[in-house]
Amino acid sequence: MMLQASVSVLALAAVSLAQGTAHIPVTGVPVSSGSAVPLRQNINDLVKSGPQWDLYVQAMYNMSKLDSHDPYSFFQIAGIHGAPYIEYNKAGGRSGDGWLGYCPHGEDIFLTWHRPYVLLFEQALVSVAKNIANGYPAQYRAKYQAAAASLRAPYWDWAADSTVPACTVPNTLNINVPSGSGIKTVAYTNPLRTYYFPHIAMTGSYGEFSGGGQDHTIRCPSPQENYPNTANANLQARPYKGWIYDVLTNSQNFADFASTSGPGINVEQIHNAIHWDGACGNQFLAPDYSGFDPLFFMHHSNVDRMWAFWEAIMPTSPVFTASYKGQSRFNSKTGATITPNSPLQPFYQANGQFHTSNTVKSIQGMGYSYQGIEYWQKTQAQIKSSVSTIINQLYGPKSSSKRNTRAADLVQTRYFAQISVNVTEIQTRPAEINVYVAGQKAGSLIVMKLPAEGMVNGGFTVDTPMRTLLHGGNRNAVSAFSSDVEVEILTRSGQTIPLESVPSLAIDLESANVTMPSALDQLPKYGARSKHRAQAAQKGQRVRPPPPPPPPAQ
Ligand SMILES: *[C@@H]1O[C@H](CO)[C@@H](O)[C@H](O)[C@H]1NC(C)=O
Ligand SMILES: *[C@@H]1O[C@H](CO)[C@@H](O)[C@H](O)[C@H]1NC(C)=O
Ligand SMILES: *[C@@H]1O[C@H](CO)[C@@H](O)[C@H](O)[C@H]1NC(C)=O
Ligand SMILES: [Cu+2]
Repeated sequence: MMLQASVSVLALAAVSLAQGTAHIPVTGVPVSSGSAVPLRQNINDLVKSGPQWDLYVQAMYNMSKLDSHDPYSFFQIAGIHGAPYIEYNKAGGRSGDGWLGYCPHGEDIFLTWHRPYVLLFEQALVSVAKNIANGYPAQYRAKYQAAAASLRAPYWDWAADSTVPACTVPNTLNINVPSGSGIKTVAYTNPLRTYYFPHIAMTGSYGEFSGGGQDHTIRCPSPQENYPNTANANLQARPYKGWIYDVLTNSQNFADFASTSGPGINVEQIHNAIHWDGACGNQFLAPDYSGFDPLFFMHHSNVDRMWAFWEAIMPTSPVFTASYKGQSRFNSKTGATITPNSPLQPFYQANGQFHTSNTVKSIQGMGYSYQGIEYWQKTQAQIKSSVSTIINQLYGPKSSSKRNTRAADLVQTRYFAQISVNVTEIQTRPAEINVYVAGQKAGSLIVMKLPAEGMVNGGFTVDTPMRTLLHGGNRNAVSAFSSDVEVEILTRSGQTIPLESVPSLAIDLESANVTMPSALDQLPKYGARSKHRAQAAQKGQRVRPPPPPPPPAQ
């Protein structure tokens, strides 16, 4: 009964929204200023939290069942990203002339737009969880209310542990729900496994909406694939841990760090690979429907955490500063000038203005934080030190915990392959650009459906194959790389797109001498970088020197 009542409170909020009396501001969960704010937790820790886990699971389920017009329903919030292509929160009519979802990709605002997006999800989640906590019987209520008040959107740390969260697998989860004057453990429908689209969406009430060809989200379907095993094999085939360490420590400014629009390795390309691997394609890989896979907000909470870590270690470059020409979105046209003060629709601040990249560049005041960033009790220098320690512990090379190395051993030459490509030339997207060095797969760049056009950049370390290539000889690294590197471009179904049909694809070898940290709260320091264009060849078509003659018989 009590739970039923809380549904209609939300329904009333939807009515007043529809009548235009108010925009829902994206503020996060209010926390009194100066006091400790709850930390977003690793989903694998939240599972063990007791009441908070019980509430998270029920709140996710309830959001998935709320009326599809309710602005706090999972349908409405997940639907902001791509389909359905409708206005949210009275944020203005459609003006896009290409992609008609709200989400930007391959642009400097990739991170800044997704921060208030996860925050909106989080405030809805906590508001529903608080209602559910109120429905627990008297002797448990205070405990559940406190658990709801400190619940935040959990993150999936795919770099520390490259497997999908185990809780996203089973059909049911055992949680404690109210039962009379007590609680009981029940096998509860797992809302983290799949999401069923509302019937009225599938039948066209919100305009074009295919569900990605299904009435619910799917991952690694059998018999060819299996969830979680195929997804975990995909994830473990990429060195996510090292990639994250490199992107956090090698990037020189926010624009390099944040998105595929800037040169070099970036967090967006790593995020793209997770979308490719995590559900073996399917809705999670399609920007129109990815928001509906329950993995999405766990993934993006972690992407947001990576930006927060970046801001902690690079406080001088929290956000981009230059303006650029943006891509089409629901209410922004192709070529519109985007600056750090451009509106991030459909997300309003409390003052009725839209959020901008500048208004979201700090998480302070948003009612959440991450371990290491306890800003209400630490100085900026202390935050930098704690976050650097966490980065070394979770993502650093094993040697970064050995502290007794001689100074001369601390300088390493590091090599990176840097790729850039005009995605307009790759007509079948998403696609995967695999780079081979010394016959080994050195890394991949995923090219998504979005951005719809223009240049996409990314890269990864090639230290291991370069060691093979340079082994024992006095070979010049640049010419050794250039005469060896091979490329293969594959669609999701494994078809080859010939390199010659993608003439814009360029690969550079970047090298730098890097001073490895001598303390756990220090990060690598990059010296001058040098960058040289290589001659990439289609995989398997390199004319190689004949193998050396066999040694004479003894
Ligand atoms: C949550 O879901 C349960 C089961 O469908 C329902 O009885 C209850 O009314 C819902 N509560 C809220 C707060 O949405
Ligand atoms: C990308 O390629 C398309 C098609 O060849 C071309 O029209 C466009 O100008 C190119 N864009 C850039 C940024 O080079
Ligand atoms: C790295 O150091 C080596 C040895 O001192 C030097 O030859 C090389 O040019 C340096 N590389 C870069 C990219 O500065
Ligand atoms: Cu994403």
